[in-house]
Amino acid sequence: PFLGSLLTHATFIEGTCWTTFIDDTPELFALVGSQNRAQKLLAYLGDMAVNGSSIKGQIGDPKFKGDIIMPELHDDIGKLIDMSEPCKIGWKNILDKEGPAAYAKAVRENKGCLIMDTTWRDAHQSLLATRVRTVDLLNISRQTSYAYSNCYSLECWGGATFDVAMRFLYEDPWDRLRKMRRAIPNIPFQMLLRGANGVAYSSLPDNAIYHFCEQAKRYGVDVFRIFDALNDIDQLEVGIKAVQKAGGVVEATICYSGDMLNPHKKYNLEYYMDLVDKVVKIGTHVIGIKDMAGVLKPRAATLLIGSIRKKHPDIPIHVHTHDSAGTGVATYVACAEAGADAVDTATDSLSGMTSQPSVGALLASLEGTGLEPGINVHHVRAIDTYWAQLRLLYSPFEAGLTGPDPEVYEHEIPGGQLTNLIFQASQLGLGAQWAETKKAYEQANDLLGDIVKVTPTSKVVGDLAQFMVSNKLSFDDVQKKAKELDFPGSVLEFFEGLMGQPYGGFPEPLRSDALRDRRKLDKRPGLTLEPMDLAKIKKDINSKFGSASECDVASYAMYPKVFEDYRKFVAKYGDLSVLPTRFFLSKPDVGEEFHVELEKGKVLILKLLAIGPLSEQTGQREVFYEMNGEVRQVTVEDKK
Ligand code: 3PY
Ligand code: ZN
Repeated sequence: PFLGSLLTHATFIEGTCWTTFIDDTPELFALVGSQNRAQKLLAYLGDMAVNGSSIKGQIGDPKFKGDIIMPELHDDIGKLIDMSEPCKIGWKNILDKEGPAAYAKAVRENKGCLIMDTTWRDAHQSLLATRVRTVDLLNISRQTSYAYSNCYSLECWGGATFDVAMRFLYEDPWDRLRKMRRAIPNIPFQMLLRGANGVAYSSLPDNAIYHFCEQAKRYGVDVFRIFDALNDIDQLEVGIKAVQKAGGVVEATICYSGDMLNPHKKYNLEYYMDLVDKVVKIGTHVIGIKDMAGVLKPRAATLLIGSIRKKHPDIPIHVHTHDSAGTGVATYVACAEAGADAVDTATDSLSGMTSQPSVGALLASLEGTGLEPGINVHHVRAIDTYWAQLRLLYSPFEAGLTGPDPEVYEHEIPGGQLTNLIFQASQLGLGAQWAETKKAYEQANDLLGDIVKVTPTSKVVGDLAQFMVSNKLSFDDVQKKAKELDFPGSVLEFFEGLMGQPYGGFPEPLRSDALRDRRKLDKRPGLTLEPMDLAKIKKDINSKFGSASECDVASYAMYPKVFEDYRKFVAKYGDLSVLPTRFFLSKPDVGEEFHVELEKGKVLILKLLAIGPLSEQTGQREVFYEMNGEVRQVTVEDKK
């Protein structure tokens, strides 16, 4: 069967060269030696039946248990749209035919304010701990290709999704990218790249960033939003150059912090304009403004976007915010009126609060202004019925947000981190301590020199804040006792300079007191880091796991341990990305039938029949499943 699939595969027929074939179509090679895929799947399902879910961060079972009702889309005269093929019309056509500069020019010349849909990346990163799985994205991909065909881009990769896919979902992020790309050919794909940190939490050697961007572009990313958590231009430049070399659309991005209109704050208009000029000089197709905490107020937006528009009339501006304070739509309207070309929204059911503003709310707010994004409101509402069901399916990862938090203007905690911290506080039953944590976050930020806070520097501030709360340390205590305190690792890494240089320098004497004998970098880390031996990494992965692609090398370069653990898990349980989410997260009811499509046309029909008694001698149980009409049995250790 392997040879059969291989010989009939389109890429093979087209005669694509063999060296890229293994990277491009790993699913075919995965068939070799996977005769027992069904048995491995049973091992996972058996373990789930006996021990429940072991997915980290999961609280309880999904609230949604039925079959998901799929939306249909109708045209203007009420006729059902034929979606037997994905939509072919979209901004990707210009990009593919004429390249990034032409795409940017066309975006700039477009009259309306376009949207980027963040549902597939930042929205679930900010609300559901980044846990949305590939299968649930693919299931709505056909409809998305139609409803969102006029999008500037679909943000669907990078940021935390890379790490979480392997670490918690046991999925290969590259496999996700390839599958999404095949399913949605018409909308440009966008990813979030943390400059010289790649998709990791501190700087990597430059060659690892270049290699990563090359693979990302090759397998489907079009637009790269590149930021640096300290707005350190040298760190940002590494990412910009890597994306330029890979041939992607460069969206060099400035992170917005504080309050530009408050004369007592550190970051003012001049600061931002200087950064914008610098990225334009390095070379960017699009200027990104990233308001990760949602603190860009409408009047500041008017001034900031208006000033950039005036100074750089030909470069598109793309704005990102979070709706933490509830002011996101007002900010976007101000941005659009001041000349922004694209803004970020999420499907209504995954929008608001720490996520992006709602697409429906933005469409309504821009109606009749001449700045309409060109998206059919009925179509996005139809798609949202799917996401409303999905939100319940992922209920075990809800943080229990109850409303907007305008206090964000003081603590400036980025959207995703705010959700995480609220979740942690509620899990620990520390309602009162939550207020204390927010205050400590503000103080920690001041101690560190009022830095720009976004991954990874937001984690530094968060770690210091939690350290202060748990050790009952005040602002003054930290300064006075710094020489003796055992600071969190991330704080020391920041002080060492491993995340770049903060604007205005490091706070002294705190930095020296905390670091003691540790090194102090005053230039970007990449200048001193040895290049990674990528060929050796490939050889090592191959000898450990029996196969290695360039994508595996890129995953390993970002997260060596996470990658290895992921591969060990797959060796034991197989590729679980095909398992419907409800059964990935919880056991079926006894007698309930469900289907798993292992590969196209190969469907397993499964039914949990019984869970046997505990054997006192072995501590194990027998679990009985019916699989395609036959009874199958697995022996499972009862961990309880
Ligand atoms: C990330 O780096 O993952 C972010 O979403 C930052 O906002
Ligand atoms: Zn964001």
